[in-house]
Amino acid sequence: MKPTEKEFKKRLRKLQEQHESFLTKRNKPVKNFNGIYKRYKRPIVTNEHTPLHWRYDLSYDSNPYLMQRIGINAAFNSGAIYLDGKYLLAVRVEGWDRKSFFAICESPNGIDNWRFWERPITLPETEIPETNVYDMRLTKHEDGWIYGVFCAERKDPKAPAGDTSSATADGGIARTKDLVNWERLPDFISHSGQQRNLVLHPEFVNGQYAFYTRPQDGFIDVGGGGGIGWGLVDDITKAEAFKEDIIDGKVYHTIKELKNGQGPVPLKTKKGWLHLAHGVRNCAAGLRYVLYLFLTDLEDPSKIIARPGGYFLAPEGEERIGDVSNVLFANGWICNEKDEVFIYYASSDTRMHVATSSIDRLLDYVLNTPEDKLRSAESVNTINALIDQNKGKY
Ligand code: M1P
Repeated sequence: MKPTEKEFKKRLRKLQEQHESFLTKRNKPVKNFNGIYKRYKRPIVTNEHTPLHWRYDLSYDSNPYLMQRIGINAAFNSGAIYLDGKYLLAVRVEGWDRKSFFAICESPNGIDNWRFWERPITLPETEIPETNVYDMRLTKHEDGWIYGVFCAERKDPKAPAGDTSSATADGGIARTKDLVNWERLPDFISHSGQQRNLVLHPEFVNGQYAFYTRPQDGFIDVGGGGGIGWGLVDDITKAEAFKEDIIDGKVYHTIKELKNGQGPVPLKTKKGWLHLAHGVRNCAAGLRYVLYLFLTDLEDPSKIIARPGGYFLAPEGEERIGDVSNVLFANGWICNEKDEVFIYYASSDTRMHVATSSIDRLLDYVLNTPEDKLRSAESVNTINALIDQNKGKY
């Protein structure tokens, strides 16, 4: 039987109260702390955080059963920016229809009480509209603009008839001053194949715009590509990199054996540019994505000066499960005025989490964690050296 208007209103009130109490729940760090970063008990942003007015028709006349009309499947891979004391994420929101779009979500403390702005971002399209957009990196550039650089995916025009999967990935570029009104620029032109994980460096390098790239031969398989590249561009309004040098390649039997990609925009510190990236390896259970750190030279951000071995963050507990399981991915982090660092990472292409640390701790980590020496025997030697150093202390 059709609900009465009174019943409709009662259910709507309950839905709103439940949503409000969900949004305002506090988050706390987990107890065990590795000295490097603190993880938190609960995810910070999920599909359930999206506003009710995006999902429900709130009118009794057109929706007496108060049904969800539009479904949101996931909220993950978010760019991040710290503006006027506010912690902001450009979240990749994915609908039940599999399309991703971007939406700004704000928190007063970077950890909890995340709320989406009233509407998702309306991103202007290019002449050849993309089918899907995802994984925006937000760069506050010294030219005065905030850039959103993301993956623009289109059906491969060269796909043979009947092939409904082949796609192309390009670097999409848009810019804004307020995160509401966006100007779309032409896609990044690469001469090294397709592009995903494109990131704009925040400063000019020799008067040019500098990009971290990820050349790949195909949409999924990187083929001969797959490392983190570096390309310089004269004019951001028609960005074209004539040359891309691999600065951090994939390496056999490491966490980045299959491919890797720059994560968020690097953080400037007194000892160098701090980078967060993802590394991927294959196994019988499928691809495993983990996060790692490295440091590059202040004068030459394309030159790696510290390379801690192994992963920095890997999926744990419920993080291991989701739409694409066994994946951690990060394209946003924030350093506030107290040099506290908020690492925003997504688990299994499903939800967002935060881990907190500080610039001092992360520099200590990158400068003092042993490198991967690429052989089991060398790993044992490294452990033995620490045991020797610890003699008399345990
Ligand atoms: O599904 C895991 C990730 O796969 C891609 O990343 P990469 O290009 O490095 O393989 C992206 O689609 C990313 O969004 C996704 O999280």
